[in-house]
Amino acid sequence: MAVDQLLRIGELSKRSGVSAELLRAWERRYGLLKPARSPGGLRLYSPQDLERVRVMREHLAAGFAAAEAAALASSAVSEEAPGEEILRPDALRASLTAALDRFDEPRAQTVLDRLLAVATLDTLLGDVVLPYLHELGERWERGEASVAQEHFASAIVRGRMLGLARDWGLGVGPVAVLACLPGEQHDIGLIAFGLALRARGWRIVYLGSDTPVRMLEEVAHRVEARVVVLSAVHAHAVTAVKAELSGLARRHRIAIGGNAARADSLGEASGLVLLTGDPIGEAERVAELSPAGA
Ligand code: B12
Repeated sequence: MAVDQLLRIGELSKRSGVSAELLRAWERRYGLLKPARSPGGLRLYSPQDLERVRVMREHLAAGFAAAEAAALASSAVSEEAPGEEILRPDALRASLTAALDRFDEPRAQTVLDRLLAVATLDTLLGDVVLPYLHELGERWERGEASVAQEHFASAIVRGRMLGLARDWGLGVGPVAVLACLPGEQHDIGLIAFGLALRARGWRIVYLGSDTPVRMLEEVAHRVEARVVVLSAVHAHAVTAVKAELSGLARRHRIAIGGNAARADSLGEASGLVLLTGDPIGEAERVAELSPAGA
């Protein structure tokens, strides 16, 4: 560790916004800080110490008890690789939750930046972002997260995912057309699916929410789609247009994802491929059904 990166307690306090007394208490009680010693015996703190204090504050703000918050912060930021934190998906998910819950957009973006730096896309989506959204929905149902928190969080996560989607239409791989069925606004799962399919060499043509079925035929034909993947939460969004979809399925491969795909009322008999699993696993399945080189 370069000496010029080390901080005295006063500087650590200033940068972290935690008093020197409290920092010493956290060091003593929970071993949160691991200072080096100067030749004169002064305690010198590393950037990892500062990061652990930040993470500890986030967990405290999220309602964890101090000992628990310290344990999470210690496991999230280790000393194993100096200057580079070892980041664990569960700890980062807790940090993301804490930042989004208190409407802290810059901090949430920082956590997402770290994730992008250390994790594969499948891990980012499958182990952090999608479980986070699922959990957010459950907290919302139980009245533990407000509508404002849910809107704020889903807008940030969705925006970030669309940022990753830039240029997902480029290349020479097979084309998938993605759209939400009429009336459907929930498109985050579909975007995740598109990103995962892109990572497997496909090109994506994304039509977004609330797409009229009659447009699909034209687009699928124009871009020579290998598959059209539609998404909906409610099964009735599919049944309402089932006849049109069956017609379309005679000319193109049509798949349905999202919660609606699990409904008993939909059968494979309609000619639709039902993607009943999560977006990453189903992207893998679609890629295998129709390999990029084929
Ligand atoms: C974010 C969100 C919104 C956002 C959507 C933003 C956006 N652009 O997507 C907004 C605020 C717009 C919204 C609106 C509404 N929402 Co909403 N929303 C959610 C929330 C919190 C998260 C949804 C999400 O993206 N999850 C991430 C996905 C990936 O996870 P998932 O939904 O569990 O999906 C699983 C599978 O189905 C699959 N999957 C999902 N999509 C896809 C796509 C493909 C291709 C594949 C292969 C797989 C797949 O992956 C997941 C498993 O890993 C959920 C809560 C929840 N429990 O899910 C409610 C939820 C889906 N919403 C709900 C409701 C009721 C609504 C509204 C009617 C609320 C209202 N009164 O206005 C409106 C409807 C708008 C409309 N016409 O579609 C209900 C649906 C209940 C139901 N089954 O009938 C839920 C479940 C909340 C609840 N418990 O009440 N919502």
